[in-house]
Amino acid sequence: VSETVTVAITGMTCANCASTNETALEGVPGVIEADVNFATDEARVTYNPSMVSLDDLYDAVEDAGYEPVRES
Ligand code: 9UX
Repeated sequence: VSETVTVAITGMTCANCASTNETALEGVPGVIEADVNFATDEARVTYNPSMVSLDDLYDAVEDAGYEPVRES
């Protein structure tokens, strides 16, 4: 089972920031794939919802030094 969400991320000022966020998100156990688009400020994340919550994704982005737009 997997779910895919789009998370808006603010604070990315160069394309390497997107790579940093991809690595951070893919480091969360249960995340299957993360693609971060610098041009649109959006992360598209596919994950196993039994292992990962939206908050876990937000926390990973924050720990990497960026600001997720939390929706709840
Ligand atoms: Mo580019 Mo992003 O040098 O934090 S990686 S600004």
